Amino acid sequence: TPAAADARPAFYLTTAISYPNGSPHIGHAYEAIAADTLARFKRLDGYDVRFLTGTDEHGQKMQQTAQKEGITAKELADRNAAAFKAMDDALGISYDRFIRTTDADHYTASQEIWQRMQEAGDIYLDSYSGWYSVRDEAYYGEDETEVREDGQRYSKETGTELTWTEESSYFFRLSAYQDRLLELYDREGFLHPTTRRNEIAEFVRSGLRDLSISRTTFDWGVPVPGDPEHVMYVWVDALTNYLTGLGYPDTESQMFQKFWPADVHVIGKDIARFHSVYWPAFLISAGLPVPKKVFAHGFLYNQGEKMSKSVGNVIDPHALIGEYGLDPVRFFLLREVSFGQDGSYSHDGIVARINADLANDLGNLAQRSLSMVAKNCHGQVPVMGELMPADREILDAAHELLGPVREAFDDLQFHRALEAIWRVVADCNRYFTAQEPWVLRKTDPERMQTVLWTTLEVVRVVALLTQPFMPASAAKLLDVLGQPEKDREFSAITEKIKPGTQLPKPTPVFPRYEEPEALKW
Ligand code: ME8
Repeated sequence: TPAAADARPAFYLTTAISYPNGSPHIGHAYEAIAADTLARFKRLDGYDVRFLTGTDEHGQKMQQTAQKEGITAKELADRNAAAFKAMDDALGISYDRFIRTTDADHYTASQEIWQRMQEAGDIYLDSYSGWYSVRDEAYYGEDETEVREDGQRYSKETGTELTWTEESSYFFRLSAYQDRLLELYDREGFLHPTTRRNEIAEFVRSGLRDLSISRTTFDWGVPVPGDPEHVMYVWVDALTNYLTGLGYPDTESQMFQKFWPADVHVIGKDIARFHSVYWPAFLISAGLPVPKKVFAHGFLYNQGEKMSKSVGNVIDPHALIGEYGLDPVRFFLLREVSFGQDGSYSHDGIVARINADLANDLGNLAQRSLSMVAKNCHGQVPVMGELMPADREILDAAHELLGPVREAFDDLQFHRALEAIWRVVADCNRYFTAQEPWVLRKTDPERMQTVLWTTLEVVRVVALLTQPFMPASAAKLLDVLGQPEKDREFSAITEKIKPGTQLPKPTPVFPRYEEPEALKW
C-alpha cells in the first residue's frame, strides 16, 4: 500500500457499527453524517484519513428477530446490512471500509484479541446468573433494575425488559482495571463531552465487577477459541471491529502501524460505557494502545419525541433526502444540534434552515455577486483594485476562519464551525449591501470591480470550508467560481481568486424550499 510513502499525518475515525436487526433510521444517519463530515474535513486539511463504518451482526437480539421472521440470523444480517450500506451511500458517506462482523477476517481478529486477553490472565471460566437485556445486549446489577406494575423487571437506565439468565460463562477481569481506567479519564480529552466523562468516572469509581464475556444459550456469535460450546459476548467481538478494520492481528502492517490507536470513535451516548470502560480494558489487557478519543453524541428526537415503531414516527433517511435534498439535511443536522447534546428535528426546523441560512444567506450572496459579474464584467473574475478598510476587514475575517473552524473540528463541535463560517457570510452580505456595487456600476466602475472581487473571494473561502458539510453544493459553488479541482484543499485558502478567470453562467446553488400541497411525512 502507498501508506508508507505517504508523509501526511494519519487520522483514523470510526462510527459505531449498527445492529442490522431493523432498518436504519435518522439516528444512524446522524452519526454517519457527523463522522463523514469530520473525515472530509481532515482529508481537505491534509491528513491521510481512514474511515470505518459497518454493521454489528451477532448476538441474541439478531437471533431472536430472525426467528420471529422465520429466517436465519445470517439472512436477516445480509438483508439489513445491505440496507445500512445503501443508506450510507445515499448519504454520501466516504467510508474506506464497510465492515460486517460476519466477515471472515473479523472472526480471526476477535479470536486473536480473546487469546491475548487470556494469555494476560484476564479470562476465567465460572458460572453466571443475572438480569440480561436482550435489547441492550447487556447484564444489569440488581440495583440497576426495577419491577414495574406488570410484574416484569426492567433496566432503570434504558427501560428495556430483563430476563433472569443463568449459564456457564467466561469472565473478563474488569475489576482489575479500575485504577488504570480512572487514570485514563484524567487524561485530557479521552472521553467527550465532559458530562459523560464524569458519569463514567463515577460509575468506575463505585467499583467494577468482572464481566461475563461468553454465552452458551445460543450460538450466533464468534466461537470462543478452544471452547466452541461458547460464543463470545457480542460486545467483545463488536468492539474488536475497530482493529479488524486495520488488518489486526497483523500489527506490523503499514496500515496498523500508521492508524492505530484510533483518533476518535464517534458513538452515541447510550454506548459510552462499552467504549470507555470495557474497550480500553480489553485493549490494555491485549497489550494494545487505547484510542485517543471517544466522542459520545446525543440522541435525535422527532419533534422532541423519542422515535419508536409503535408511535409511527420513525423517519426513513431516504424519505428525508427525497424531500429536502441531501446537502440541506446534512447541513441541518450539524447546524441545528450541538454535537454531544440531544436534539430534535422537524419539518419546520429544516425548512427554516434551508430558507434562511442556505437560500437567503449564502445562496443570495453568491447569486447576487455572480450575476453582477456575469452582466458587468464579461463573466470574468473582476480586477482587484486598491483595497479599502472595509474590503480588508471582510477578507481578513474570511482568511482567518480556518483556525477557529479547525479548533471546532478538533472538539467535534460542528455547529460552532458552521456558526463561525455563517458569521462571515452575514458580514459579507452586510458589506455587499453597504458598498452598493449596483450604484458604483455608474459612479465608480473600478471600485465596483474591487467590491465584486472581494465578495467572490469571500464566497470562495466559504465554499472551500463548507465542502465537508455539503460536498455536492460546495462543489457546485466552486464550479461557478471557476475553481479547478486541484485548488479545493484548505491549503488553497491563502491563495486568492484570480482576476480574469472566465466563469460559467451562474446558476443558483441553494434553492428555496417551497411548501408542497401535502407533506410527505
Ligand atoms: O448500539 N439518535 O447499535 P445501534 C442518535 N451495535 N443516535 C442514535 C439514535 C438516535 N435516536 N439511536 C441510535 C449499537 N443511535 C451497537 C454498537 S459499536 C462497537 C456497537 C446511535 O444500531 C447509537 O448511539 O443500536 C449508536 O452509536 C449507533 O446509533 C448504532 O446504534
